[in-house]
Amino acid sequence: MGVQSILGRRQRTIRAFCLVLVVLVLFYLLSTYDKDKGYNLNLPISQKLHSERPKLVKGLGNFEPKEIEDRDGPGEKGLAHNLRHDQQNDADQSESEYGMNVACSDEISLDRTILDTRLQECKHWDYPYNLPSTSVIIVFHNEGWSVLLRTVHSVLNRTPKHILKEILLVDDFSDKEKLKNDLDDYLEQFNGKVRLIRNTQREGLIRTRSRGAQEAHGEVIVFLDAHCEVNTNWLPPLLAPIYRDRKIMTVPIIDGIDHKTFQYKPVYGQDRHFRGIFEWGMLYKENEVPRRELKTREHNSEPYKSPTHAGGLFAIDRKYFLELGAYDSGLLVWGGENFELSFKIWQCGGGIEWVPCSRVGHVYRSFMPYNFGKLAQKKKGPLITINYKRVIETWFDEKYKQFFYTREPTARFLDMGDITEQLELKDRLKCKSFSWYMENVAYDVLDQFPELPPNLHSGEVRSVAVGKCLDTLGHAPPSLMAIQHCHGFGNNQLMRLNAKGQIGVGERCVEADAQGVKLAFCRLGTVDGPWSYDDATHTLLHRTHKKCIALHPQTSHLSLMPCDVNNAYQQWIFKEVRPK
Ligand code: LR7
Ligand code: MN
Repeated sequence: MGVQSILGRRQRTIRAFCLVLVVLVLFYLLSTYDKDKGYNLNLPISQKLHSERPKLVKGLGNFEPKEIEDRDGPGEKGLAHNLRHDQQNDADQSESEYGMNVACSDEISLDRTILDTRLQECKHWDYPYNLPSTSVIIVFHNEGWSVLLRTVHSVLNRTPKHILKEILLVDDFSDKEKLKNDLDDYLEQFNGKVRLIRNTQREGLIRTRSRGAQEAHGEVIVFLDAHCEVNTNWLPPLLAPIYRDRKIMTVPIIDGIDHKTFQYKPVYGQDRHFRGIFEWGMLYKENEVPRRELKTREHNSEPYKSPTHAGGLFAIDRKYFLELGAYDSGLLVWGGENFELSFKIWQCGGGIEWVPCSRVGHVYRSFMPYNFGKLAQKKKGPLITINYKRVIETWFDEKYKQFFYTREPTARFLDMGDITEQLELKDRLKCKSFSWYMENVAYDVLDQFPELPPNLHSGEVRSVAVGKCLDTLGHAPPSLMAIQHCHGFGNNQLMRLNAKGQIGVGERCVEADAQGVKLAFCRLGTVDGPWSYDDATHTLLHRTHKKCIALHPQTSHLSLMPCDVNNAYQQWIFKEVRPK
């Protein structure tokens, strides 16, 4: 073979290589082309931090306020506002009406300043100037006037005007006179920037939000509860990830607003990051972000991926939300919609990011001040569990469904309605399996809440001696268990003994020590326990103490006693509970 032909071959190889390269680059560019926004990859969204501010790079903006907000007065700087003693009646009255001290809120300026709870770093990010136009959607049902309007004012005060298309208020059929009569007039001062629409019947927050999404005019929609205060420069960092990838939903970090004093204070410190997960009864939980995820970022203030979110506060591309079918319209009033949307997004090719530089305060109420109205009465059984059942039947694989039914045994008997449409959507969008989600996204869930062994027994636990049932009395752990009239509703009387010896009640566990039989926190990451039940003698044995649960005939105190299989006060019968 001559030198010539070797060179020729090398040239050909190089040429072929270049061709492949060109094709690959073209393919890459085409695949990242976004019809709405042009070539948007590598736009300097994740700009390096810069030291002086505000420096305006072409096409980029640092949206930090030019002046520090500074005011004095009740509740200013996010400080607690305490009412005088003679106002205690008003305070109590509004607490019971709204689940929060609206009398206190009424004395605080609608434009009050709050504490900037962000990491220092956050002040130094630049974001694209032409971020998508945004509708902030606030749904409400019988909220306190000043609390609702402070939410509105805070958005108007702390959002760049050119990206705020509108604030859309959706009234879910409130019956408070002031909300019915005065709100339209009040909003006139905002010249159309704040729009109000009303439901003609109670729909619940889930359907009301879907309606808000339908009617919004912005490219991106942001949902807020009606008792929030947004923090400094909250919106641009939520929009930037969506600008880059329209299938990303973003979530601000939620600070607390005290329901008694309206003090604004972070729930978590700045340096530790948390993300949303769940346990197998579908209670929402938060977990410190695993290192594996934190490591993917360069700066501590950058967004990170999260399996789910609390539900209330998030931003999403409007069309994308509607392409996903908005919320499952079969979900009623309250609960589970946060999981539905999260599973749908992740399994069907999108993602959820929590954004440390975006912080929003939320009033955690002392109790839920509204009932579920006619919507709930139509349904048999607890409505929230029905919602969960719809969600897990749509999105979970067989294996994981079992964990839900183990943790929530009465759910098997609940009527969840028709989910054909949801399953069709899942098919049409070629969504991935729940196992994929568990392995790739929610990989920290099983560390906290391991696979559940099946229940050997579950139901109310009735004393043979007195015919009453074990009951937590609704107390928080650690607390003594008691016996009560068996009511057949389950709830605080629904005990589950699993194959590994753990007795669970809801998300809690039953344990025992020298003081007696107790409701306790289950140890995170474990599903085993000390208990065994003898079907023949009906005794409940604590294997490490080698004693049995006994009821004191006079005091009704529950404690561990040396086992006596013939003693009716140590005999217990599990009876299955069905939803009523
Ligand atoms: O029937 C209703 N119609 C409504 O319009 C009931 C409520 N609402 C409104 C209500 O006025 C409020 O503005 O809907 C909004 C949310 O209701 P909340 O504030 O009573 O809910 P929450 O804060 O107790 O509960 C959390 O979980 C809900 C589950 O469906 C929703 O997703 C809430 O948005 C969510 N709140 C948050 O995520 C805030 C922060 C963390 C918490 C808790
Ligand atoms: Mn809320």
